[in-house]
Amino acid sequence: MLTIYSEQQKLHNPAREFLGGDLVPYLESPKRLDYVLEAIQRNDLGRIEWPDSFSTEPIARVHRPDYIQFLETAWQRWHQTYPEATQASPYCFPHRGLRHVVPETIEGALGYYAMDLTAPVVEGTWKAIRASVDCALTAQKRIMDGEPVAFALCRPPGHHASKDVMAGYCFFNNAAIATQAFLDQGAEKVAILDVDYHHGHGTQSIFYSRSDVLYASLHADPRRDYPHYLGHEDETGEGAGLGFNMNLPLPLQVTGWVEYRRALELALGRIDEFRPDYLVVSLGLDTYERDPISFFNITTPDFQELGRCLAALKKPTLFVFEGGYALEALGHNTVAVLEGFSA
Ligand code: Q9C
Ligand code: ZN
Repeated sequence: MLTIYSEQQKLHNPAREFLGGDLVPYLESPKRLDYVLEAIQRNDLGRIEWPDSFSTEPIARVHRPDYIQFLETAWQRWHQTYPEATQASPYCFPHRGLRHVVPETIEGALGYYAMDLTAPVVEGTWKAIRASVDCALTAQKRIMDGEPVAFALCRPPGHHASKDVMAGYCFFNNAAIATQAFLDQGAEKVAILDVDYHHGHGTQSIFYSRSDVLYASLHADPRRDYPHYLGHEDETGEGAGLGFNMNLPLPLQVTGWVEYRRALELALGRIDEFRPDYLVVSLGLDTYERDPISFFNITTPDFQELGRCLAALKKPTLFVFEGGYALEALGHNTVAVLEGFSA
């Protein structure tokens, strides 16, 4: 299988994040890429290529221009205000009853454009998020040119980013940008299957009122885990998009492969019925039994089975890397899905 990867993605390297009320080492670390790359090479999964460089035009098909501009200049603005700081995070948000007007200061703007404290901006963030999008768009282009399947080894991840909000380690929504590129290049319908442990609320919100994109997600019940405020079963789309959003929230602790597979069959059945031209898989590996922030019980052999199930759809398939934080197993688990798909 073809993998697209860029070293530039490591430039996003925040030292810490808030977890449990304290600052802890940043879980979505550049090391994640090394573990996955190493496993791909060790298992001879196929060639690894660098991405082409794309302009912001395909990004602007999904994200608002003011948000793109904000991300490009956020670090520099923060650095002017706090010359000693190593990362920029908001501390204040336009909650219920407040005005949604972009403030002039970087502190105010950060709160306006962020849902939470888990997506800090650092000096290298802009270059890394552009490179991450480049990986997704290059893999998308290869598939458009006839490659049956490709893996975009993207980082930072994307599925929590909506059109103008960063969240959950995500800035640009790589999977959504690639999906829109398929459509802009002539596809009529694209299905997104999100198997990350967390609900991809950014992706859902981007396509919520559209019938040319089916979004289906298996994830931790938002009543019990991040992103907390979206991802319930009764969110089925709106307007023209009604019936084109499928959420399958699953309970924490008791979800193993048997339960997961049952929900997966429902999602795959819906995707099959939708008859997409392309399948985009938001590939999070944080459903793994030993993931440090997650509570499903998926094993490495289960990931291989997951890959086999996805291949049964027989669609040109773009895998876009999302979450997964059990470093020592992340490579094996990623390769297990991709090998299962190719088997
Ligand atoms: N106690 C992705 O997997 N922290 N993002 C949750 C819960 C944020 C995950 C802490 C998790 C974001 C791409
Ligand atoms: Zn996740």
